[in-house]
Amino acid sequence: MTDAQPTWPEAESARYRAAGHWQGITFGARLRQAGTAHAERVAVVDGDRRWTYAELDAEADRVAAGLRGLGIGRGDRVVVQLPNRAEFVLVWFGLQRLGAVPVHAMPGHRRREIGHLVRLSGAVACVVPDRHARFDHRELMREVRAELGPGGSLRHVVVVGDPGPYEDVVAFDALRANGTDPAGLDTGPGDPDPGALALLLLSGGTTGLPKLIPRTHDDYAYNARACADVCALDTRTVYLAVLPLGFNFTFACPGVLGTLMAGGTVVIAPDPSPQTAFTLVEREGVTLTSLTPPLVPHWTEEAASGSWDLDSLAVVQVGGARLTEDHARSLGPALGARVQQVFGMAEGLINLTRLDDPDDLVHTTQGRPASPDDEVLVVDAGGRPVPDGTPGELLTRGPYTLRGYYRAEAHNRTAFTPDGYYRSGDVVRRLPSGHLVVVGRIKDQINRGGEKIPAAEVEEQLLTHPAITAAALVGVPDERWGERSVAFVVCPGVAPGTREVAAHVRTCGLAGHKAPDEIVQVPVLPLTAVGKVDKAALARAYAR
Ligand code: OOB
Repeated sequence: MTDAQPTWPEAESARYRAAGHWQGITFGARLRQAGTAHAERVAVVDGDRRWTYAELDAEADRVAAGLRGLGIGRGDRVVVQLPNRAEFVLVWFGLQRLGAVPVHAMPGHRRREIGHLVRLSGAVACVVPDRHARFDHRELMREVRAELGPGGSLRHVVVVGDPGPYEDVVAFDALRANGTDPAGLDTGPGDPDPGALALLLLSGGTTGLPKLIPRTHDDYAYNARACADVCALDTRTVYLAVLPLGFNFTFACPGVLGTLMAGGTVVIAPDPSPQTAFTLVEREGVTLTSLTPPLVPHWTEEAASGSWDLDSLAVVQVGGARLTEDHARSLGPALGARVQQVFGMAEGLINLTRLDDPDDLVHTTQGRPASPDDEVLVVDAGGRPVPDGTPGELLTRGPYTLRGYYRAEAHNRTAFTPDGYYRSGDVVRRLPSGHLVVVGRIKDQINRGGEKIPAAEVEEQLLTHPAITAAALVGVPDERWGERSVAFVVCPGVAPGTREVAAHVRTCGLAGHKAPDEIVQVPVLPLTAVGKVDKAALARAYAR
């Protein structure tokens, strides 16, 4: 991997290759093969637009040629912030064809997150929509560039849609027009190394600011294939992408990549409402989709209206946050589909319940590892393995779990054990069957219905409010989101209200979902014996 990233030891790599997990094929080459093997099959559907595999392959060439015309090439990082539109997939494979590295951003990310991603990755370009959800991303990019200042890595902004009035913004259509020139189809030097960096995912944050997760062609393709095998995908699979495409769950568990690697069809939903989704299920014969828990009651209720034909839908995955047993039990019968719980992480390890697991396991556990070579340890505070059934921290290593965050040497020394296990920060119980039950978390993060809120990132901004002298963001139980965020603040005067703090957080350039749901003023923040803010005590006091 580039940049002297920590990577798998040679013995492990050899084992993963020998087992057939790592196949030595880049994503660019995979699409080339699929473009022939499945040429006339439909690969991607977005509204009235559809691309066969041959067309997707040709489009990747055109996008690659256009990007190359901008000087983007092998190893360059490019932040991709696109909503659920086919262009996400076209740009992603265009970048793969160049050996360039997409950095997955979420549509809701704002100045701070995008700026952080650009700085941390050293990105040379950002790909954004013109507008999305009544928000102007060209304007956002103007702010990001102003904040980054001159002399940084960022050279280009590529806009899908109307490029608007700004200079040095390139329209996606212009890239395509560029690429239709046969001379422009030169996508550069041969295929990159399948062991090289293929993409960067954003971590939810364990401590401090969010980190970047390096994923290689070999490991990420295996991530998708291992999940595809568990879900028994084949050429008849029609996957509906309901959650954001940039989310690892939607993209590769098995999601978009798993479906395309199996020769199936990916249908893109512009929003996660059951009405939008069920219309697409009926029209396209969707067989598989994935949801986060807050969507489950809405989908269950709409399906129960009886006005939809959901016969084609065979499997519905739910993951990203803890699903309640009640919701797990009601979802399957309502949709007439098999439920699958998925407990995964952008860092690697994906756990899934199996399609033939007894109902009880499906309803009460978060599944077991996708690969036979995933190694899982459940340990106590001293790092000693605990017996099955006892809660402990989940440590993991394996053929698609990172060995170190991107350019984060200091953090890597504590985020991994000396023998390469990733400390997930999740507290789990393991059953004798290998199934895991997520019972808690020791990382400083709030999981709001699957959307991760790194507490430190928000606290840093709360402290820039003139009325706040100390702040701690804590997760508390919530009926709708599973968890919501409460900011405990110390203020010499009157504490600002929730609305004002939300406006402040937005002005600071953070994504809207990171604004605290509630503000609680306290005289002081309680401290633990070692002098850290005692968030458990705050949560307990709040519960009372
Ligand atoms: C998925 O990935 P991330 O990176 O956004 O978040 C990972 C964290 C896990 O460490 C865990 O704390 C939590 O999200 N989580 C769950 C869960 N699935 C994820 N907690 C309880 N129950 C679950 N089913 O969220 C992600 C990535 C790939 C597939 C599915 C989810």
